[in-house]
Amino acid sequence: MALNPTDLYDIRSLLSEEERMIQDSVARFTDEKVLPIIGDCFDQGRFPKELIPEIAAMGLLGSSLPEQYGCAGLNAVSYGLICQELERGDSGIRSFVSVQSSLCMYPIYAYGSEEQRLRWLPAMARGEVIGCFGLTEPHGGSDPANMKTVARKDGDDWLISGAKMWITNGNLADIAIVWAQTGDGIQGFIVEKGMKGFEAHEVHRKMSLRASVTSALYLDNVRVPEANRLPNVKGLKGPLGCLTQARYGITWGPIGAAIACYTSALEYSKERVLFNRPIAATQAVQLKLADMARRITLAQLLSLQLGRLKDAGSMQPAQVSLAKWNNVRVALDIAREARDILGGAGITTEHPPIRHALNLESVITYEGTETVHQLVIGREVTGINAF
Ligand code: TGC
Ligand code: FAD
Repeated sequence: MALNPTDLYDIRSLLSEEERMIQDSVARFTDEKVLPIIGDCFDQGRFPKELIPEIAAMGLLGSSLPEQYGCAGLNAVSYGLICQELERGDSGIRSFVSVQSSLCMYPIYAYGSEEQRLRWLPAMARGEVIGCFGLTEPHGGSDPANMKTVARKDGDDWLISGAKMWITNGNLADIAIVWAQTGDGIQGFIVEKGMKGFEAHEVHRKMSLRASVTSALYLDNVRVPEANRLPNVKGLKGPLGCLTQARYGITWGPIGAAIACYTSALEYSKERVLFNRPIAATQAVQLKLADMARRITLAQLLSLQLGRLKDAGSMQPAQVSLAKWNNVRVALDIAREARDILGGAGITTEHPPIRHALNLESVITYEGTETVHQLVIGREVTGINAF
């Protein structure tokens, strides 16, 4: 029996029936709603906001959080499959869901008061309140411990000043989870759109993640009530704990981008006839396609095992770093090679590889650069901190 070229190890058979159903429904959404418009969105530098109500109605926002907050209560593997199928469409769509779910809803759930959870989570799950996450600052994102944004207590309120850079959803968001230095370590605050002194400025001229909103945030003595401080965490482990959630999803997402590029190259190579035979009949192209299939299979197994560890409650941040490093690198290399197989046709957004390759240049940088994740593994295996 012929094997499935995008699932050579029948990894799908390792999924539960519920996980397969979720994967299929998100795959249908990507095929029917994302793929027909995404090339134009990328060309126009436009995030397709019109998809938010359907993404929310499908339960994809905060999908792993409990049902009592209006969320779907799915397991980690299902969240991963959601990321994979969305990023098969575009990294920008997956980014939107990652930020809303793992970087905004998760900290409110994990570090917020019950009042904050009830106020924000159901509306965020419905897509009525959109969030962004402000950790990175202009002077250097890899070292968030060197944070310059400060929050000072003023009576019952806090006054927050500083700047955040490269913030996904920034201009789209109704609230921002802003991390700031206080006299008592780094703390997280829910800063609301419209608070005096708070501004978001969109980043233009991007050549990557063009179908996603990226912004700079400016905070000039923004008065934030104590009720908006996340009370249950202090220190860098707060934001880093959110990153572990988001990075986990990002190990899965680029597998979708890689599958889109590999499939595009596979189909094209069977039809493109040069020197009297399809280029798929040449050894050089078959080697490339076989190597793409090998790397996709390994990435799928890595993320699935990571998801099973997460569901069992034993996933470690260093394991996430290894999978984020491997799977994004695999996807970026596959996207570039698929672009090459398409020849000149590969340079336009009529075909997905160049769009994915450009997007993945951001994905390999955000949520910890490739180097940061390599150094996390280096630290884990040597016991020596090289940062
Ligand atoms: P370090 O001393 O290692 O740790 C400080 C405290 O944090 C704990 N910790 C973690 N906790 C949870 N998850 C993790 N991944 C954690 N890593 C560390 C650690 O145990 C410690 O806790 P405690 O209780 O002892 O205080 O901190 P360090 O300053 O040496 O930094 C280490 C380093 C370089 C790995 C870290 O700073 C880092 O990861 N830098 C990269 C920053 C980054 O990834 N930024 C991403 C911004 S958000 C984003 O990009 C969103 S894009 C979203 C999209 O559009 O999809
Ligand atoms: P730097 O930290 O200045 O790194 C520059 C170079 O130095 C990199 O190659 C890096 O690997 C290397 N380097 C760093 N440390 C070392 C070392 N010890 N040894 C050797 N080399 C090293 N941030 C948010 O907070 N929220 C968001 O929503 C968000 N969304 C983003 C969306 C996009 C499209 C992009 C591009 C970024 C986003 N980011 C976001 C920011 C992202 O997390 C940072 O860009 C990333 O952490 C790297 O920080 P930096 O850009 O300041 O690069």
